[in-house]
Amino acid sequence: MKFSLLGFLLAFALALGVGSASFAGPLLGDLDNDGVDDLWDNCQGIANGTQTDTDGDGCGNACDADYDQNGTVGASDFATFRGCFIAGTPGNSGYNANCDSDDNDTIGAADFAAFRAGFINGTPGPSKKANRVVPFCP
Ligand SMILES: [Ca+2]
Ligand SMILES: [Ca+2]
Ligand SMILES: [Ca+2]
Ligand SMILES: [Ca+2]
Repeated sequence: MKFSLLGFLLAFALALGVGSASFAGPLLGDLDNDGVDDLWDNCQGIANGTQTDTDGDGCGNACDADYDQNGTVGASDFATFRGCFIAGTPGNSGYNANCDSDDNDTIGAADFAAFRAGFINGTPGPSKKANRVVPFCP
C-alpha cells in the first residue's frame, strides 16, 4: 500500500479534529481555559465556553459591546447598554440579548463590567473565529 505525504497529513489533521466544528481532540492552546481552542475562540482571553454570539458577527457576546456594529465601543453603545440594564430581563422594553455578556438572560453587574472593559478598550474582541465580520470584530 502506498501513502502520499499529503494523505498522511490529511489523516493526521482529521485525527486531531482540525477544521471540524466540534473539536473533540486535545486543545492546541486555551489561554482562557474555556474549553475552546485559541485558534477559533470568539473571545480570546475571556472564558466564554458557550461562544454565544447573538448578533452573529463572529465576536462573542463576552467581548462584543459594539452593539451598533460601527467597529468601536462608544457613546451610542453605552446608550444601548443603559437601556438593556434598565430592562434587566427578556420581555422588558429596551432589552437586547447582545448586552448579555455572560449568557444568563439577565443584564446585571457582570454585564456592566464586560461593557466597561469593552468601552475602555474602545473596540470589540479580540476574536480568532475564522469567519468573523472584520472590521466589526478585530
Ligand atoms: Ca474565550
Ligand atoms: Ca457579536
Ligand atoms: Ca459601536
Ligand atoms: Ca448577563
